[in-house]
Amino acid sequence: MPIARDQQIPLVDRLSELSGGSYSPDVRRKYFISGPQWAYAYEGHALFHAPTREPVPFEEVIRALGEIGIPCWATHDTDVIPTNDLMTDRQTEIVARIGAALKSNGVRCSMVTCETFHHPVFAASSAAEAPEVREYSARRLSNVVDIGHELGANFAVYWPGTLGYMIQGAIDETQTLRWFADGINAACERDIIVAKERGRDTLKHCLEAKPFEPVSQIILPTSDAMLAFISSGLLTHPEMVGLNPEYLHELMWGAACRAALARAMLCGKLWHFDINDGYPLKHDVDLGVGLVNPLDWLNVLILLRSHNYEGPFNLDFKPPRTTSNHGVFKISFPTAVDRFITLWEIAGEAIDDPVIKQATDALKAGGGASGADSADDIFAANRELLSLHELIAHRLFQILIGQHKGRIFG
Ligand code: GLO
Ligand code: MG
Ligand code: MG
Repeated sequence: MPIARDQQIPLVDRLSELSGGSYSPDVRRKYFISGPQWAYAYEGHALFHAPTREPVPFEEVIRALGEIGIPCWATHDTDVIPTNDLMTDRQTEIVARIGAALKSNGVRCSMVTCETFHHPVFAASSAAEAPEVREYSARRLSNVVDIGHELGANFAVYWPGTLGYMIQGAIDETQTLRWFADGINAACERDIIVAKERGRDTLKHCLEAKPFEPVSQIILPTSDAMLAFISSGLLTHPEMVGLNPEYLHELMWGAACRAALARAMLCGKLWHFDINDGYPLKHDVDLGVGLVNPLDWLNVLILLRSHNYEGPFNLDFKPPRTTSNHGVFKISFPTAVDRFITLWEIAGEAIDDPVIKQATDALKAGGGASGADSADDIFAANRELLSLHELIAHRLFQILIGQHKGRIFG
């Protein structure tokens, strides 16, 4: 029996209800989660894809976030201000309208980001050879700092996009990195001035790496490359610059995201985190958090919770093209938030789990071999304890699926 058009939304809504309900907006608001303008308003377009959804203006996105209970909003400059209106009176008007929309919906702007990859002016990157391109990039980055302070944001994120090339040979990578640093330095210097004028803290400037796309070779392809860049001596204010890793971007180069986050935390640079999901060594499909790798996600959140990272968590995913505008509002965003909260809570249970606790304590206590010089003796003293590694992994699976709460084999 075909489902008539006017029956489809009621069916989708009824099945959403049947799939177990959801957290209330008040519960969701307790987490430091942001909904990006570009994710909510993504129309489903790509190189081989025509859009499948209608455009969504920022008023509508902010209203929806308020209703769902996503406490924060994030945006690129050009998501909301046409390129040629940037740095004009038109920008001032639009930013004022954004401020009003945020206020009336109880949503806060947590992060602003500069689009330096889509407009053709950035074809050779924001750190291109032509000095006027680089001057323009510096102005754009500084302007984003102004917008951020005006909207009350605390974070600025920079995904450098086209910082790389399709074919090598034409540019000197060391020079490009120096020029790229000039742009970040301009943003930090502008920030110091504006923060002082406004009596606010300076923003946290976070670099985001992606190993490939949109050009074939990326000069700073990983979070680790960016950590090296931050401490290279090229930045005038390295203390103002940290990282915004993205879960899927780490998987794209085959890394364990959890290990990448651990390295960033050890450097004191894990400041912001883009959360989504996808497949290792593949494209940046930006699926909703937890839909592909829930066990890996649980492990990521155990690490973050046990080191007191509490956010921001930025929902940088793209609702699939098969989801309608109604679906983005009713399914995509609320379920992404709810899966995140569920995984966060499960991570807390795993941290407190007595089996895992005893097992890890025992592993750390070791077998107590005497005679530290004999490899064979040391191994023999620990051999039976080492089986606990696999038991811990099994226990994590049980906790993920709720087996520790009574589901039994049988
Ligand atoms: C693209 C990036 C992009 C950034 C955004 C913020 O792959 O994930 O969405 O997160 O531009 O700078
Ligand atoms: Mg991202
Ligand atoms: Mg991505």
